[in-house]
Amino acid sequence: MACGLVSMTLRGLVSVVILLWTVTSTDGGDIHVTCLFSEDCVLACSFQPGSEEVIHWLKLEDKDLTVHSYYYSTDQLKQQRESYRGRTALFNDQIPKGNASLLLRGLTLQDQGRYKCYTSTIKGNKESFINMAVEAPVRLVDIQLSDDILTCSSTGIYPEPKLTWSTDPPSDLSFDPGTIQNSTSTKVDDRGLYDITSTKQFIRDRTNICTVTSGTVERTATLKQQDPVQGSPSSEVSIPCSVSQSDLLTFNLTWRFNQIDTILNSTYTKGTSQMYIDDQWKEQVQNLSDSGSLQLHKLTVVHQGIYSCELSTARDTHLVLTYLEITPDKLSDGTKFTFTIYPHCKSHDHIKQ
Ligand SMILES: *[C@@H]1O[C@H](CO)[C@@H](O)[C@H](O)[C@H]1NC(C)=O
Ligand SMILES: *[C@@H]1O[C@H](CO)[C@@H](O)[C@H](O)[C@H]1NC(C)=O
Ligand SMILES: *[C@@H]1O[C@H](CO)[C@@H](O)[C@H](O)[C@H]1NC(C)=O
Ligand SMILES: *[C@@H]1O[C@H](CO)[C@@H](O)[C@H](O)[C@H]1NC(C)=O
Ligand SMILES: CC(=O)N[C@H]1CO[C@H](CO)[C@@H](O)[C@@H]1O
Repeated sequence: MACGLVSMTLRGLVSVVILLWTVTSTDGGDIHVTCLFSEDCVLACSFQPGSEEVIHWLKLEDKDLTVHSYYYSTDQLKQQRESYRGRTALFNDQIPKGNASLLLRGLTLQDQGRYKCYTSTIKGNKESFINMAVEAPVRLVDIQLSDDILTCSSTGIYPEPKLTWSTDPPSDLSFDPGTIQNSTSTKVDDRGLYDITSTKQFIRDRTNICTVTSGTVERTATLKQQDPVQGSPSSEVSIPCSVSQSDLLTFNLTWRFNQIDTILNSTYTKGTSQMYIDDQWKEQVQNLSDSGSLQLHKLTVVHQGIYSCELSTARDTHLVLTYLEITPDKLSDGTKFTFTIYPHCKSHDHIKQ
């Protein structure tokens, strides 16, 4: 018994030593890289320079796939797997310096996995391994309000995203109808990326916040409604865009009418701004203040509705909705009133009245 135990321990030791030796001979284990979906990625690999270079890049699966090969001083792509066709390149001018890095273009989710870089020269050979993950980070979170229901959505995400709702100031979750009546759904598109969407009851007196998270990336969209503003055809109105964001240098500001029509958009980059006003609104837009307030004039009843100010940075989107009510001008002059109702009358007709 005792003798058997000792021999087992010895065998264990020997196998540990062999394992260590194998690992060090392959350049210290796997390297992990994360690359962006649809973009290019360089899988790094180097070797001690020497003549008669042979380079094989393989994707390790049940059956290894040939990704790219090089020997006799040229690319050898006869064995290349179809899915890599036209998407790979070595830095051929760098090969004599011991650079066997692989450029892989237009990444798909299928490209994820473990790769082997095999190099050989007259001086010897070497294997190294790279584990590649592909991510499609959350870029834009969209928030909309319709009939007191909030909809938050984001598309083209990998890995699978999470969506959460909150409010500012925070609300008591157990009594908040908004967090109880919620439904979130995700679907996968034909590229394997996730679309996520969620609906929730709008909470009137608070800033409603939707957060979408995938991997280490988090993006938010907020929506709040502020007190209605009143205007009249003869007055000027200023609709504030009260987003509590100071020290912002780079952002986009968009004003919309009834959440669909763009009134204007403005891009701010490090203190300079560029504004575009829609032709339909040139008459009404008087100015955009430094704080983002929209100054309007020459309003008619068709301009009554919801004005939304959307401020977006690379991280967040903030939406502020304001209802603008147009009340008719007070009429002090009967002559003017008659003229308005019967515009076909000749001017001297109503002067006589
Ligand atoms: C190989 O060359 C490419 C292109 O110049 C460079 O981006 C890469 O960092 C090099 N890799 C190594 C391992 O030297
Ligand atoms: C502003 O609107 C114009 C016209 O629709 C569009 O071309 C431009 O990209 C927009 N700019 C921003 C910053 O959204
Ligand atoms: C328009 O707004 C800018 C600041 O954004 C201000 O300097 C300017 O005086 C305003 N013009 C008018 C006509 O109100
Ligand atoms: C602003 O809008 C432009 C054009 O739509 C876009 O390219 C840019 O990324 C946006 N910038 C920010 C900070 O959202
Ligand atoms: C408070 C509450 O009911 N939250 C639910 C919102 O919807 C998600 C997804 O359907 C659930 O997981 C939460 O429990």
